[in-house]
Amino acid sequence: MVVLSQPALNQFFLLKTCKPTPLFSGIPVVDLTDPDAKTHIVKACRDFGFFKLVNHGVPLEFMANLENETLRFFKKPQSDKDRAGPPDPFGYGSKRIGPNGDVGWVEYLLLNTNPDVISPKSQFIFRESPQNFRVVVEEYIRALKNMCYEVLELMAEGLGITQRNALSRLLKDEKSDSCFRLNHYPPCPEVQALNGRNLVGFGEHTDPQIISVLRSNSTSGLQICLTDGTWVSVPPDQTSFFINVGDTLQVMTNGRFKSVKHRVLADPTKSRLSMIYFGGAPLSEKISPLPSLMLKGEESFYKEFTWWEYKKAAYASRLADNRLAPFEKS
Ligand code: GA4
Repeated sequence: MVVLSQPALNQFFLLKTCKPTPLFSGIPVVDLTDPDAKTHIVKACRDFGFFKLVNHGVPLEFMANLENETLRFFKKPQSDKDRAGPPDPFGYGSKRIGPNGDVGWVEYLLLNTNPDVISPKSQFIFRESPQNFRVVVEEYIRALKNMCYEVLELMAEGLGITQRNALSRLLKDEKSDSCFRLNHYPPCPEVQALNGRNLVGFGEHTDPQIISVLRSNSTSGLQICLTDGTWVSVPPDQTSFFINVGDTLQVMTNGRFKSVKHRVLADPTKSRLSMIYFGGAPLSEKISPLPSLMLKGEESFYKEFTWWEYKKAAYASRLADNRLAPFEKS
């Protein structure tokens, strides 16, 4: 990653209004082995659109293996990494996020999790890396998906939906349009000279999919926006997962759950590595509130759309846009 001079930093990545935020102690924690987990999941999704998951059953070894192989990839010479880019949207990307001019202090790999559609870029990434990379990505995603199905099934139960797989079936579907992102936020020592201002690693946004499952190393940086508009810093925990409600789940619950706005700030001294699974519906799936959730006479707040239509609109938007607004009924 090229070290940028301060005028360049000023131009692209500074968050001018951000005061330092202490680590927030109020992030809801859900224990997957707790008999009341479903109630806690629903409460966290209503109140925050976000929670930390502990006792999740994914072996820590899978996380460590993936972290090591991912670091090995990001340590390669820039010219090697560039051969796995630019992202289309899959592949290696550096500083540019999405197709519409968003930038951040980040480099990343975006992969498709559907084994039928391994893009040529992913093939290249895995061919050029030690054989292990593909193996550890696959072992991690397999375990993570199973955990995610369980969370979605508890969520459906907690919402009082009789069809336990009403949400999980969309991710279990072989056509589920899900993806996986490996983000590396290099340290940026220049941040210390910025008079308390912050450097944006990944700008504020909501995730378009149903659910996102994030795991990071122990470097902080992730912030979420509370319902009153306050930004708070999430204490990192490398052994746990952080789960986000995405826009699609907001629609499927007719606004009972809110997709959480979040962003990542770069650290002056430590590198942050995160791995995020984005669980999405099949492209042809019609997205609308779950009928069994709707009260008598309750109307959808949203126009009906397919995941493909929403995804197309998302890729035409800027990161910070309110992507659901055009789909809301007036
Ligand atoms: C945000 C969530 C996921 O990281 C992602 C991102 C995607 C990309 O990086 O290609 C998008 C962004 C994300 C939403 C708006 C569009 C598309 C960048 C961007 C500006 C992979 C996704 O699905 O949507």
